[in-house]
Parts: sequence; structure tokens; C-alpha cells
Amino acid sequence: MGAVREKNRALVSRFCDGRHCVVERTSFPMHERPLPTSRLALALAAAAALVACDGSEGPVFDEDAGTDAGPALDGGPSDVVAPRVVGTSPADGEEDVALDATVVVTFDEPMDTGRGEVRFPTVARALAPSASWNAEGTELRVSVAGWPEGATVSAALEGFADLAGNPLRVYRWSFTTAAVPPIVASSSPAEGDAGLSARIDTIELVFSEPMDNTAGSVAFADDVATVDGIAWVDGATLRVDVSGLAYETSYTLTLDGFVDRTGNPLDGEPTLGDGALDFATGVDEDGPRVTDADPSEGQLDVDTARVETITVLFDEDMDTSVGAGR
Ligand SMILES: [Ca+2]
Ligand SMILES: [Ca+2]
Ligand SMILES: [Ca+2]
Repeated sequence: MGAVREKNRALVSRFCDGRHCVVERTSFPMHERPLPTSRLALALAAAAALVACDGSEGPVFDEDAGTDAGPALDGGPSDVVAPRVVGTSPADGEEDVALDATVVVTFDEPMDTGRGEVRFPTVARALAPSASWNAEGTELRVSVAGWPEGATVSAALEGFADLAGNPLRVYRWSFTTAAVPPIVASSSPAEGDAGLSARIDTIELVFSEPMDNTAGSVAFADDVATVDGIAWVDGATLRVDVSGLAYETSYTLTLDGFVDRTGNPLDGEPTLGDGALDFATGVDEDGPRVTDADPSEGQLDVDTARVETITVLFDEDMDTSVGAGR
């Protein structure tokens, strides 16, 4: 059986606006009528407007890198076929996209690398995108400073054209980024530290990402010591003021209600093992410290005639069988 081949006719049209020319070939079966000229002109005018658009929002690629090289007006084979996108990464509809993912767009032919704009209209924050082409001009890579978490990102290609100036139709797709729970990246003392001084009065927790600084609380299990207060040093670092620690004692500092800035709860497993910071103090190797005296250190207006007693306070119980004041 021979294949039935239908004859086609083609209508080639050119529209120029002084800076740009658009050439479009419309083919249609012999038995059909071509698109009415008025409708075709409208469609091409819209395409020409896209080519001329300089993209005042979002990343704009170097306008000097290319020229409007339309096909030759007289004679010779010329490219009148619009370029197409043959693939994107992330793909349309892809989920759980890594927050450092590079967007890669592959075209079916070499493109004018001086044109075009990739926009991410649903992303509110600045992405600081940087774009680069492969040597053939068929693959565009866009890196950003980091996608927002758990977000649907819409992407749009606007103003792209092939080497002959044939515009790419506006191309849109979307993907969803991963939600990443925060973890405690490090702490001081660290999980499992032992032999520490009981003089610890500050615990520092460093999270893996900026946190919701209005959420979260810490406490010592069994109230064996006191949390005097917490303060965020920066968005990801929490200082915990503590007191009342004793020597040769194990402590468990529990963390509750901490979430990142998109509401993902803290994953306490990776660093803390069980979601709580465990550490232990060791034997007393700290020399006693004077915490107060009367008259006080450096006091200038002491009436020596009236001072009969000098009082010195230490920070711990002392061996009272040794020591003398002179
Ligand atoms: Ca082409
Ligand atoms: Ca997160
Ligand atoms: Ca632990």
C-alpha cells in the first residue's frame, strides 16, 4: 500500500519594524484556504513586539551579544522556522526540586544568545540569576542564589529568537521546590560533650538555616538547672543563658517548637540524635573565684578608720581549714 501524500502550499510572510524582521511560513493543505491576511498580520505583529521587547523585569541577557540577523531578502536558503524548546530541567510539573537546582533549557537549534529573558514571576524574593549558554547556543543554564522552599516556581521564556531572528513562542512551565526541615548544625557544648565545667552559663545552638525567631523554647529535662533566657544572635543562631549547673552531672536540654521560616519543624535527629542536646559536666577542676567583696575591688572612698571587717565572697564552697588573708 502506498502512503497517501497530501500536497501542501506555503505562505511566507515578512514583517519589519525598522529594528526587527519576522518571517513566518504558514503551510496548509492544498484544499484549505490560508489564514486571512488580517489575522496573520495580527499574529506576526504580536511576535514582532516580543522580539523587540527589552525585558525590563527579571534577568536580561546581554543585548550586545547578538544582532538582528534576519534571513537574506533575495535568494539562497534561509531559516524561516521558529525555534522550539525540546526540554527543560527541572521538567514541567517536577516536584521536590533541590533548592540549588540550575534551570537548563534546551532548544532544537542554535539561538541568538544576545536575546531573551527568563522570568520567575511567582518568586517574590531576589534570585540573583546568572545565565550562560553552551558553545552551540542550544542550551541555556540559569543559576540562582537559591529557590524558596516548598514553593511552586513558574518559569517563562520571553524574547528568545534563533540566529535568523525567528522568535520563540513564549514558553512557560512550572515546578515545585523541596521543603527542607532545619537541623541543629552545631552547638556549644556539642552533643555528647562530657567533662565540662559547671561554670557554663551560655549554650549556643546554630541551626542549618534562618529560623522563625518567634517560635521555639528550650528547657532542662527534670529541671536540674535553669534556663534564664534565650536570644537570637542572628536568624540562625540561638544563645541560651543558663545557671545552676553542678559538677559531675548529666544534662539534657530539650528543644521544642522550633521551625524554619517556611514553617518546617526542626529535625532533631541528624545532630542531636534525639532532638535534645545532651552533655555532662566533669569533676571540679575550676579554681574558686571571688565574686564579691566589701569594700569592693578598687573602691576609693574607704574610711579606713571605720573598716573593721573585710568580707570576701567565693563562687563555691571552700575548704575552710586553709587560706589566710594578709
Ligand atoms: Ca529556525
Ligand atoms: Ca528549611
Ligand atoms: Ca541528644
